[in-house]
Amino acid sequence: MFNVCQTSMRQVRYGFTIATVLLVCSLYLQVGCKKKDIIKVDQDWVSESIPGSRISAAYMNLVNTSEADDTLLSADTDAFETVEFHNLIEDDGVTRMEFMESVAIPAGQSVQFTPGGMHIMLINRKKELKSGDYIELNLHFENAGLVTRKSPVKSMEEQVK
Ligand SMILES: [Cu+2]
Repeated sequence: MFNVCQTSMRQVRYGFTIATVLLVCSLYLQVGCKKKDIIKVDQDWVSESIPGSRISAAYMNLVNTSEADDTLLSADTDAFETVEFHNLIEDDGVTRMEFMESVAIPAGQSVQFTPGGMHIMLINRKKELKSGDYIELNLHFENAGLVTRKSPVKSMEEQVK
């Protein structure tokens, strides 16, 4: 009688352990999957630098597919020393660039980085970039974490097309 009881208790404990492990694993996988899919990147490209210049810019569309607001905190790449977020603003008829600490992407909405507006400024190029090259951009989000994207470089001619 005692033995039977002990065996069943062991089975219960064993079953409970398996259930716990499965639960933890499925939670981990869910969180892992969700995080990866929070931010979608498309229409991304990098402008070839103007001859004699070591600056450039990256453009893209970021979509927050989650139900929580997110913020693009910072970005970096091996191809440039510094990456900043800028906005083009009209000030007394003069267009100038305004530094942005971070970029908010509200839940379910998208943010566009375009040549005429907000852009990802790439400063102090480390190596030559030409059309057909790709640069790897690391985008750091408050919720989504790290999103890495390989964006194609476009020449001046390709940009006006
Ligand atoms: Cu700029």
